[in-house]
Amino acid sequence: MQTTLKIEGMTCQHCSARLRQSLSNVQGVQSVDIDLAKGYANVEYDESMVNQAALGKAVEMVGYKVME
Ligand SMILES: [Cu+2]
Repeated sequence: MQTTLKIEGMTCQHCSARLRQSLSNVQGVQSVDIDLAKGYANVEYDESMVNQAALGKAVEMVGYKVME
């Protein structure tokens, strides 16, 4: 399963690195690709282990937000 999250609050390489780390730490996430310039996070995950809400939580844990 693949999803693209629009992220609010990323401003620099540190932001994208922190976000990538946090999302990668979620069990069931297979790959994370961050587009800092556009503010997107592309996440590939196993939907039997993770859902969008868990991904949103991982984003919020490091201080950013998912925009709907
Ligand atoms: Cu930053």
